[in-house]
Amino acid sequence: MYAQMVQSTGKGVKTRAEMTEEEARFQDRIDAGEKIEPRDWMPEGYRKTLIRQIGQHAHSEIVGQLPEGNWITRAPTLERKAILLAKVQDEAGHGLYLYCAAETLGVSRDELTQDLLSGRMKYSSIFNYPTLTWADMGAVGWLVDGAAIMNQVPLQRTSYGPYSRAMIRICKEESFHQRQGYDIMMKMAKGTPEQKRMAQDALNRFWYPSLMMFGPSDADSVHSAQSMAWKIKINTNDELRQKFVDQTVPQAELLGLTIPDPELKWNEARGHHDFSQPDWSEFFAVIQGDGPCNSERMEARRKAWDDGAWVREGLMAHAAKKAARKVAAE
Ligand code: BYC
Repeated sequence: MYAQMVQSTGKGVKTRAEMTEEEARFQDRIDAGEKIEPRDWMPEGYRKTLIRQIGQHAHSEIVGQLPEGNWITRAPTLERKAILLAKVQDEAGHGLYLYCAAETLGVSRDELTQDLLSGRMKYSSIFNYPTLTWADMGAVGWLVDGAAIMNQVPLQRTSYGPYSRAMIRICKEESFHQRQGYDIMMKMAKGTPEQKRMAQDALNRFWYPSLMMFGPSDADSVHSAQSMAWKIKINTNDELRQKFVDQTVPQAELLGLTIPDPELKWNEARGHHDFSQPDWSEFFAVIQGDGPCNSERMEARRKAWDDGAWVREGLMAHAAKKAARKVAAE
């Protein structure tokens, strides 16, 4: 049954006339800005969409530890190592809050993990790109966490209570992550010519993959219309991408680095920057499993699951023993 639930919900949004009475009452609650809580009635599509989005988000936090974990043993100073360790640990915590939020919708963490491992569920495209130099730790913090914050700040107002509350806590920690990334970029960009070259190279490689984090263009987004009607999503993918570009351009200027887009320029009439779209064929290839690091990332997750089997078995045996003792005592 759960396998069916993971399938995408379509683009069509029901009109009032097409809604059942229950659905219309639910939509009224959403429109009035009420939070939906786990025991409340909700349309099956709302539940499915939340499980898909929260589950993918949780997987992203966990898989997101891998490219940064890659640099913990090679951080240039003790201080940088301690900061990076703390950040990577935070990501584990974010994954846990999000798995817990998804569990309130009636799906277990084990089921979500199985769906990730079988390829039925996704994680963010960004983590399928390699982190080749220390400057990449700066670019990831600055751009990847920057994009994550841009997406997640509005999600603090998402309509599902447990998700909204998880996002509030996560956003506080993400701000520190973005600052530490920008601080690394600042050091590198103002350092030796070789360090500046590394910082520019990291920006060159992470710019377009960061723009892809917001999802396909609004015209190609399958879920946005319904998710926005249910206030699961607050903004469209293109709106957030534009905000991210507008916010990041002056930050790059301050670093003295060049965003790798010859078309990038301020458009006075629009009050926004014009910019080139990422290569969307690359994005779709990456989310279908064909990115530079997809197989490496999935292999790491599979290994972690297999290596953890003895812990799960031990916990189950302990729980069974406890239950048997309780029955015997009654
Ligand atoms: N990567 O209809 P659309 C982080 C999929 S990391 C992979 O627009 P939706 C962090 C999408 O799932 C950031 N897949 O979808 C951690 C759908 O496929 P399915 C994690 C993507 O859901 C550690 C299809 O494309 N943040 O925080 O309305 C260190 C069509 O897309 C991506 C979140 O997950 C992608 N980039 O909008 C540092 C935030 N984009 O499911 C940082 C919560 C789209 O039908 N999620 N797809 O098979 C969201 O806000 C939304 O899910 C998205 C996509 C904006 C990502």
